[in-house]
Amino acid sequence: MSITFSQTVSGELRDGVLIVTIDNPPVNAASADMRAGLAAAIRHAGETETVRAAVVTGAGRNFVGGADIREFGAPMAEPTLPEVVASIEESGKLVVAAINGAALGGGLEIALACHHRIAAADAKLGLPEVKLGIVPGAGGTQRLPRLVGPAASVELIATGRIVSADEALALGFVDRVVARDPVTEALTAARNLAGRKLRRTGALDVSAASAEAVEQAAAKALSRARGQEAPVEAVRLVRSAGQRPLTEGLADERATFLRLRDSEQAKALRHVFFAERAAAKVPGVEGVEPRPVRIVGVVGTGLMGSGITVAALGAGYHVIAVEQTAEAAAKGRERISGLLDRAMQSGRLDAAGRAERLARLSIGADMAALAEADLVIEAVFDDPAVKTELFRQLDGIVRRRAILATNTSYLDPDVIAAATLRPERVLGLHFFSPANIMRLLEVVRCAKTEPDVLATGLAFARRLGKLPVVSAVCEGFIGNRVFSAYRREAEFLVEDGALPHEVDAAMEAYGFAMGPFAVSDLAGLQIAWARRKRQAATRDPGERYVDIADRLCEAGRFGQKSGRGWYVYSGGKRAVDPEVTALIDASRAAKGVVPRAVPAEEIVSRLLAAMAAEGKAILAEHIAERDSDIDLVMINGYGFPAHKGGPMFATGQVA
Ligand code: T1G
Repeated sequence: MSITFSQTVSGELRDGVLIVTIDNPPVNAASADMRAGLAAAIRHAGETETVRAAVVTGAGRNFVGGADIREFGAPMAEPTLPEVVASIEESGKLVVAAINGAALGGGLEIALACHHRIAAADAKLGLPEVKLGIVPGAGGTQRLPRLVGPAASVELIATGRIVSADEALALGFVDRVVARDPVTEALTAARNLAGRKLRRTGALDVSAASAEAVEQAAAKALSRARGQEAPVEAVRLVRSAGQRPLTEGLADERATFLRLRDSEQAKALRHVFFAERAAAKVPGVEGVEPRPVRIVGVVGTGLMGSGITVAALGAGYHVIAVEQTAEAAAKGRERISGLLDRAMQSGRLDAAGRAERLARLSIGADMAALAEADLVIEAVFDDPAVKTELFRQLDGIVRRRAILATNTSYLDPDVIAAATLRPERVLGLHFFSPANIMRLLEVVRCAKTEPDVLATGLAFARRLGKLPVVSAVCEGFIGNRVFSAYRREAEFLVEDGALPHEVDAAMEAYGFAMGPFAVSDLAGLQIAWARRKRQAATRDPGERYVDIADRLCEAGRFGQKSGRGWYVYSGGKRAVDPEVTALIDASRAAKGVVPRAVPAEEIVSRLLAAMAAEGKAILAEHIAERDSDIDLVMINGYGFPAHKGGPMFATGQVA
């Protein structure tokens, strides 16, 4: 017989065990209704004699996906999650968590308060709150250390890392992992453990860990925080666990959670969270079946091609890579093996995995081999003649239903598509370097791209574990176009009086890993120089133009690779070069510009405004579907700090 505790929580009594099921699609979030229902279920279990124990589980693919993030802006309805969690822990009867899927944030905090935890082998567990600019707010920072110790807790909570059920078992915060259906196992456990002394997590001591281990974990986690407040607070709260009564730790955690929840960083990261979900909704493609892709062809195995190949092998595809010559193919294989070796060194891959991936790779100099491919991605030199000729060739080699993709950064994919007889099967797949690491993938919809071709590109990107953002065709698509505006304004600031290292320092203080001039030096100055030279003939003479970068290139200063660019480099370290300062002074003098001191705030606001203005133009031209897509591109492709939300959000453009 089913008992309804609320709209999203129901119960069923089976042999003295109350099975409480949370059913709040899509992710069983801990909404107000869910909290009320779960609290009622625990109360019912406590008050009903025929109930000897309770099992809590989720309906569908998730256990509990966390607190309901959509409720964050509004006053919190009672009962709060800490109250529900406390009622579970303090229950007089055994409560077993049957973790059937994702147990994240508040979802894991509910499980931690249960007296026994059984997880399905494919469950995912973690406290990812710092990725939302907050800390766990229902006991995670105080209960997890009591199960896994402070060092592991610092690592998990301050990074928000999500772990598998097996790792959770090894760490000690689940008691059992089962291949399928944890409810059945939980029922057995409930029957066996009911009536015995309850293991209340909150009552456990925090195991003594070496201070060194905790400090190491903290230092590592905080080295990546770059101005984010939540990881710092998470470390502080975990460190305090065990050094004061649980109630004090919980109260401090809750107050910290509530303060951070309303912070600008948390609002920005919530924007990013929902932006990622929104980017997946592409008009004209929803519900369109992608074409099947088993074999991926890659033309060109240089820096980008080898990265794309490794990403495709990592996603389980068979890859046919083609080079112009056998020598080049041999070099390509070396590059690809080298990337796999690096993945092994960083523990992301083992020897068996490496061998298995290389077994799915064939590489050679015979274009005809691509006849088998379902999708072919070219990553050859970014030259219009080279690309159009290649596509003309590929068009004659691949099957009628095969898809052709270009990895061009700046060329017009419509022109490339027009070189084929079937432009409807062409799209852009613009990877970012290193292609096997960078999460962003601009999926470029050409004028004639068919919906199922675009759907296939999106499905391919997701299977690679990438974040696909759709862009229509324009020079530089979304990312490079906004970045060009950013770099242009940065050069205006230098002409006005700022020096490159001052601009970089301001943007690094704002949260970027590297400022615009350091990034330009890393990427190399030649490509942009070649493009400026190509555009010189058509440039509007009335348009402001700063020629300092041209002067640098004319002086052979092409960036880090040449040891000199906006900075001078030795031993991998960058330094201000008086030669550049002199070159800047000369350029200003030639234009009669009297330099002035430019404060850091002005640098930041002008650069954000320049990016946002270009973003608005991109929206007006329907190049991007929505403002938050632009934010995602700049965050995941150009180092814009996520805790600032992206240029559109940071400048208040987002509705
Ligand atoms: N609250 C509200 N909506 C949510 C949500 C949540 N926690 N999680 C997902 N959604 C929506 C999402 O916007 C999308 O909506 C739909 O569900 C499907 O999501 C006190 C305070 C669980 C692994 O950080 O990681 O607990 O676009 O596409 O790929 O300490 O969702 O369809 O309208 O991502 O199957 C901590 C967030 C919260 C986990 C499922 N929890 N969620 O992945 O689906 S803070 C998280 C996820 C917290 C406590 C604190 C994933 C998922 P729409 P989806 P999925």
